[in-house]
Amino acid sequence: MTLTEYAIGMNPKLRPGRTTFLLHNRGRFPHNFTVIYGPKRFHSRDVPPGGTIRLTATLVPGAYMVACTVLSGGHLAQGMFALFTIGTRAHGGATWHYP
Ligand SMILES: [Cu+2]
Repeated sequence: MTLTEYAIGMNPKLRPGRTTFLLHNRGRFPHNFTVIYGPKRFHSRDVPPGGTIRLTATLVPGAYMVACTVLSGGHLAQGMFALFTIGTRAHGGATWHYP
């Protein structure tokens, strides 16, 4: 996936299981990749311009928000966030299913 000013380019539908995010910074400033899932959160180190960092996590079905959180949210305030989901939620219920 790509990090630029000020967007995160990624597939909005992912599969469950052990996942490695390959983070390419194609911008001019450092960016990071912070993932929020329910009350949980994990993140990459800052990726320098032109750099690539891997971030591995085990993902389960549900909805996730990702954001760049550098500069105390300065990039987030510019709209640098994205959403992705794993599976679907039937009729607004609490349970997510995959596929
Ligand atoms: Cu950023």
